[in-house]
Amino acid sequence: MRTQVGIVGAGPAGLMLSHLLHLEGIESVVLESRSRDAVEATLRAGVLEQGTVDLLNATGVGTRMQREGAVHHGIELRFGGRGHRIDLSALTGGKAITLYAQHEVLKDLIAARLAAQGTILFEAQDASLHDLDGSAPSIRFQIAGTGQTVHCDFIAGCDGFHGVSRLSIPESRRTEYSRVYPFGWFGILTRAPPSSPELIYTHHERGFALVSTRSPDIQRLYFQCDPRDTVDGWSDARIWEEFRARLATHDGWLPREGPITQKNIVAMRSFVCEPLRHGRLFLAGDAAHIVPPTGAKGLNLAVADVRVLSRALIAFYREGRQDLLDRYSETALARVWRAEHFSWWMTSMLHQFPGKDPFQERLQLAELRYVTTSRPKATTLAENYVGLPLE
Ligand code: RFL
Ligand code: PHB
Repeated sequence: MRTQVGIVGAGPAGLMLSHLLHLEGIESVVLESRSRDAVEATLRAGVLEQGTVDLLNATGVGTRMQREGAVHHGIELRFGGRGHRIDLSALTGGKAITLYAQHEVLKDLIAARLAAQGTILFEAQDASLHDLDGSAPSIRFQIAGTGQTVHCDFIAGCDGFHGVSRLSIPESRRTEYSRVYPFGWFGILTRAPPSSPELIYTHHERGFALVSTRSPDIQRLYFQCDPRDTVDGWSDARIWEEFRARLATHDGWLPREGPITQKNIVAMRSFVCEPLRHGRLFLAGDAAHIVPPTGAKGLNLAVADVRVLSRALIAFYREGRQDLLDRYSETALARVWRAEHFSWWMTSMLHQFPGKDPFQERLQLAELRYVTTSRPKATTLAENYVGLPLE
């Protein structure tokens, strides 16, 4: 098989890249190790930045998001038993976020690629990348036990944190930066009406808690847990008790409870691999960097990476230009590190750290009070949260 761009991974990065290239007449083949059903059912992110929403709309894949997504103009920071609203739109010249689940974005992208006769090879196992240093790289893989090869001009490594692409760069040619946090997030889905019209990020002495939403009848909530916890250790009654304790306000607000339909635990880390390019291989999304979910940046960063990468590939195929490809890593990394800082800052301000002393607690509260009373500081949060401009 021969194509222009071989893409490993059908997550937000890989599928969006394939879609953007297709709109400019550039062919790609997407290889995905999981089944289509598994990809379309995996629960992950929920918050889309304004720029991500604009891109989905501008490229013809935003129709269902416009119908089913919920636009939010603010978020709440809750501490000391009180809520404090950050008016995202007022602070950013009218920008907002949209709540629309990542797997719904993926369903829309997969449908668009298949409708345009695009090639997505699901259940492609044992992918390996070859000849990255030359001008004719290739990807070998197996489908149903049969070995196949995609020959291409470029490879986009969009296969997430546990993929093969990053590891295909020799260790001596990459540098990895990382922080592992001493806590995880326990996430639930519950069948209940929304507890709040906007997301609530809570700092509490028992630990962080987050109230998010998926639809008028399904809500997504998280609380900070021990990273060694297992979902079986938490009964529904104990989970709700924890949410009530952390989220309660002085005026009697409590979350709306319902049957819990799903539970999972998310590890928290910050990670960046530099550079994002090795010869003809370009890394994008979680394959190259991870942020803790506190800033809701991961999916949005993946989309921003492939926007930059697609422009570079388009300039190469249209005008024979190499310069944007040469600058891809540097351009994308500037945004990546900004998001790394924002996500680390939000995480540090809102969570309880083991062994924390009262001095640290006072610093966190001072920061929260500042963010919720100073317009410039609130603007810093707001402009990062809704997403900084691409350039
Ligand atoms: P993905 O989504 O991990 O997709 C990679 C795909 O590659 C496949 N793959 C392979 N395919 C072929 N061969 C191989 N060897 C392969 N190895 C892996 C995988 O099966 C998969 O389908 O990476 P991508 O595209 O870079 O997208 C990144 C985002 O998924 C991720 O950053 C976000 O989900 C992070 N995140 C959030 N981001 C946001 O922007 N807003 C949020 O509100 C938000 N909330 C979250 C989150 C992540 C969470 N978890 C579970 C880590 C909330 C949570 C709980
Ligand atoms: C979610 O709805 O899953 C979600 C929302 C905000 C975050 C992280 C996850 O910061």
